[in-house]
Amino acid sequence: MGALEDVPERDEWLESVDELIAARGRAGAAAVLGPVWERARSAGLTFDAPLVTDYVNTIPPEAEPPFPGDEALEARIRHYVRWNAAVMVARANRRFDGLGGHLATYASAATLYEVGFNHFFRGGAAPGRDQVFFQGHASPGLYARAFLEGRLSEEALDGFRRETVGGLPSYPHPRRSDFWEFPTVSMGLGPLAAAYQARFNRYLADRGIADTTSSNVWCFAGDGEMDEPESLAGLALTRPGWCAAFEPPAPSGWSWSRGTARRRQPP
Ligand SMILES: Cc1ncc(C[n+]2csc(CCOP(=O)(O)OP(=O)(O)O)c2C)c(N)n1
Repeated sequence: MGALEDVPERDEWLESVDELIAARGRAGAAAVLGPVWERARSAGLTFDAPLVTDYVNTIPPEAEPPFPGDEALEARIRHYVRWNAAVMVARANRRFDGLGGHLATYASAATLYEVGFNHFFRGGAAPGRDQVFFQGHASPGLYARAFLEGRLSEEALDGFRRETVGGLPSYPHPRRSDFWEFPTVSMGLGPLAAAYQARFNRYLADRGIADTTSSNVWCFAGDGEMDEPESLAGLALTRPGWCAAFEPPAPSGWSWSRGTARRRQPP
């Protein structure tokens, strides 16, 4: 068979797909095309198929409350932090070739962290404070933010990944630096520890040992984490209310149902 553009009936097939979606909806069309795809696959056909996963926004746009901060200002600060993180890693590598530093992790997650810092995470020493399990490879961004806050010096940043000369450790670990509270760079054990922390908070509150009822545990799990069986085991332990990320306060007029915001039915 010739190249794709030489197949005259291709446009008819494409048109059929459009009509099928229009007539049966996305789910109905998928129910027809799925077996077609399977038949083609079992006949030995191979294609360059895009990897597509469902995007499920659990809060519908019309239920989104207005942003409670200054978006432009927060974006500007975020850009500084992201830039400083990249420059810190690049500078460290220029001095010591091959140090590495996972540039992309923080670059892609900066907004999540900044929104968390500005609007959600509650620090302090009281038992009701939050506990944040930062994704370990994002450490350059957390160092860069601390630098802007005046908590870390330029020398410390220049010593990134060189603890023997007083520099900053590659990854979070409380025994390597008092900057960090939890060790998280194992993409399996970090999320599992976060789930157990949330569970332990419940235990402390239920036994009357510490009032952790307002304490939220935050865990950042990307595709690397979700490849690890420990993370999935951790998820099996959790339930709504253990981790705030699973169930933030529902917008007015909406309620949570199995992880999805739904509009309340009028009585
Ligand atoms: C349990 C465990 N296994 C392996 C690694 C090594 N490791 C470091 S980064 C990485 C891949 C990360 O990929 P992704 O989650 O897509 O994050 P990205 O760096 O692309 O932002 C792996 C497997 C690890 N940190 N922990």
